[in-house]
Amino acid sequence: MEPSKRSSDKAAQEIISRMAQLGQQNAWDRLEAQLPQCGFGKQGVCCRICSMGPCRISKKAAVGICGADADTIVARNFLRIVAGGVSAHSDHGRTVAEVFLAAAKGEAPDYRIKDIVKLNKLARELGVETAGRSPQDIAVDVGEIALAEYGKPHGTQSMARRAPKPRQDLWQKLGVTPRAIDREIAEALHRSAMGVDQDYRNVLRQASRLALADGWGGSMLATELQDILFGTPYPGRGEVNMGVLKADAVNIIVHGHEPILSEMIAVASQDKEMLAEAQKVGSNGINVAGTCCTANELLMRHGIPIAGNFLNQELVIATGAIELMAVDVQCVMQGLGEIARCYHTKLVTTADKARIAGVEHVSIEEKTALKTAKELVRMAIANYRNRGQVYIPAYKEKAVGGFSFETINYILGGRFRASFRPLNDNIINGRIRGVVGIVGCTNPKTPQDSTHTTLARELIKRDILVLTTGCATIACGKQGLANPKKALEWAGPGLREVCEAVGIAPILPCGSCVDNSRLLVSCSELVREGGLGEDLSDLPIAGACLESMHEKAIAIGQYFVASGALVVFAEDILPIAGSANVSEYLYHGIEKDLGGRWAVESDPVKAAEMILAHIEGKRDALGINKTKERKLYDMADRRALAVD
Ligand code: SF4
Ligand code: MSK
Repeated sequence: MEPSKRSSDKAAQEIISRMAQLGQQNAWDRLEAQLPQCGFGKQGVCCRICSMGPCRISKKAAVGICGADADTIVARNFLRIVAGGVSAHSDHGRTVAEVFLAAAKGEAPDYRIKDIVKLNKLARELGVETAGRSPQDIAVDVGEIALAEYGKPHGTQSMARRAPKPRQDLWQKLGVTPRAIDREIAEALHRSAMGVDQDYRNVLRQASRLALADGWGGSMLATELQDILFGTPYPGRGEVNMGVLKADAVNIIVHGHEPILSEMIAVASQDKEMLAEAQKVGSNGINVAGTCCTANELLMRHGIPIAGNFLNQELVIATGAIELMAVDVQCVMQGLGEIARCYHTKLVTTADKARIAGVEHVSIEEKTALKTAKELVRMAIANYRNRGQVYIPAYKEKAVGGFSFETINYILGGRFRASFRPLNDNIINGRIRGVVGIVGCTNPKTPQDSTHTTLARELIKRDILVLTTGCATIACGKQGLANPKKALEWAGPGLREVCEAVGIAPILPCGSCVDNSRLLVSCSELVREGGLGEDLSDLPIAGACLESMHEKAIAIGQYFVASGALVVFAEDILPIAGSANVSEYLYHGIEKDLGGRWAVESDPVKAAEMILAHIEGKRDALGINKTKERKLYDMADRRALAVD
């Protein structure tokens, strides 16, 4: 297949061609080898949860050996996908909570609490006494409470109280308020085991409660604690795409998700001793760059460049310029081992729960994190001399990342009157029609980055403010859409006017996959600020991911739906087509229960139209689409203004 059909990223196209010439394989080649993919799997009608099976639903066999029908099998599979996604985000959150607590107790000397203001705010929210106490003492209590959220025997997720009250009441009424995160995951696996929950609507109800335990639980805790520990992101400049690699420097790629590792590598790479060692081997410094969500974490906190997103991970190694790639958890392809063996690149796994057979493992532990990070940097420096031929595509774009909730609040309102009011006002007056989150991955089934970037352009053209996370952020960054100046060229007149007036970009990079929780917090603030309804489902908002690949993306989609939003994915990605009832419920029926729903559309222009129609429908319902007649003040107005 032509490189341009595989990726819309010019740098990726060059490396894909080079790999083809060298006879090296990547994810697109492996996809071709897998075709045609299993139709039963795609439709969600393959069940292998007990050893009477596997069973496949077809015209010939309408039920499995136990009698389970397509509705049950599709719903159970969907629930298990959500469980996979929730477990990934939430385990990430738990690791952060453990390091946070160790740092607070002084047991992780290389980490320290950076954002005291946010710590105090979160502490008050969680009912922790702050008056007259040291940040460390407060942090210990916050860390203990955060850790307990994963396994507490009683009660529901504390962070779910951030949702507007009517939403909390609705969750309560429907019995989907999330309890302990681990409990929701365990119950999902139990309910979807052979012979347990066999009513598809009941199974899908658990999918909502489970997903909410992620969005308003595990992921939200991960974001909050990371901000306090590593610093709340504020807008900073950076660069995106493979052109950030340096031909004359030691290049280190950090890849994965948890900033526990990457933060330390960032520090170690600036160490004078390390820089001197790098000079000794004839290099011009140490260049750290990120891929996938780790890259987002590093860009938004340190301005460290991004080399690419999910589908770039193998390609960056094929530049021949990478001395070391350190990976931790999630979205790390096993294929990296193979491509690293074709070059001098040292691939190192660092999380004990995520090793790759045949790949060197260096365990990162909180007590000795910086020492281990330095070891990794030394390995990279020593490997510089082993470099062969290097080919770095000359593409890179400027980007501004780091739009946390706090930043957006600050930019809109200023330090002393931080507020979403200007955003609400401009949505109400129609200059901005609504807000959409474009999230998630890249998938070799779609030309890399193409739908994220087209959708982003099409939405801002229609005066819709776009927030991005995960690999969608990087896709936009590679095409200059995270550069406020360039993005403004695409923005519609209303959005552009507002962006220029308040100094905000039309496409706001908000962070990594766990940071989708920032979007939930921002949407709750839109409600709290007033004038846009009482609940999240009243808002003119939506979420989209047309290139999703991970279970996490479906978990994110489900928590947005259960929070009241429309969520648009590409066709073929949601494996539910095998059950008309499950499809009908997730695409329509669930809206009556929870106010949100799923939709599928693979064409980004049509998806933009679909989203706009949804947003306009919400605006109509809010009554903010009515053009108000201009009139001069009359006596009634004057009397209303009179002050005693
Ligand atoms: Fe087949 Fe039922 Fe076992 Fe699934 S649970 S594999 S449908 S027998
Ligand atoms: S890394 S989950 S490919 S966004 Fe978070 Fe990217 Fe999707 Fe992984």
